[in-house]
Amino acid sequence: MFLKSSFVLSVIAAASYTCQAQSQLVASQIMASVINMNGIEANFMFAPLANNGGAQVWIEVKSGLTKKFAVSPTGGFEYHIHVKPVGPNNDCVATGGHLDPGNVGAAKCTAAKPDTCQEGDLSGKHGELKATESGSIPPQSYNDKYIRFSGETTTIAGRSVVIHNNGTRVACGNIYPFDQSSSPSTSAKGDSSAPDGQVTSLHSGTSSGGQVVATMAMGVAGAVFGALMAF
Ligand SMILES: [Cu+2]
Repeated sequence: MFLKSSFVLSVIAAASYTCQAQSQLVASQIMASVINMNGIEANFMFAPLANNGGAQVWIEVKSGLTKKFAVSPTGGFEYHIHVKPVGPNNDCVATGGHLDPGNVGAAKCTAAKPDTCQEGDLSGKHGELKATESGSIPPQSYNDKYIRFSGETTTIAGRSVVIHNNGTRVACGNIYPFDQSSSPSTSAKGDSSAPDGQVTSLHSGTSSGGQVVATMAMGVAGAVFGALMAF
């Protein structure tokens, strides 16, 4: 079920190692979140931009976000970075509130004024995940200049991504360093029943031959993501 995703993510990892010199992108700094619960499968990646310029965010929804399922009249699903990891038995409530180190609060956020948004309010800043007939959403990518990868109160590491359906938390997954040398179960600080189970498979089959070479040739991290969009 995760074959395609694992391949794609493996390509990112392999390419980012190779492109390190040009892009300053180090695989150990990339964060990822794999969501697989309640029929919702989604992958998120956060790659740091140079000079603490935020992150390039890559999102792929494999299944579950159907128009039929969507409650909101907008036909969209909100998603955020929440402060805590997923609780036992995929408990999304245990993730707490949104990542909001600046104490912005939830009230006034608009996409037109992203500085009024909580750092973790990804759909507030970039729009909701838009439901489709099939429930899968093609890969998308954007830059978010607010996301941070360090600082005890500011980093996204060790936190979680939560998808909502008109407010209700319907799926969640831990954010862990996408580093082949680290163990997701320790790095994600989550419980062993969280979606970490899939993480190991993301790291398998890294040498993907021609695709990796092609991606490497494109040079920079942004291009890596761009190439992946075409898959
Ligand atoms: Cu949320």
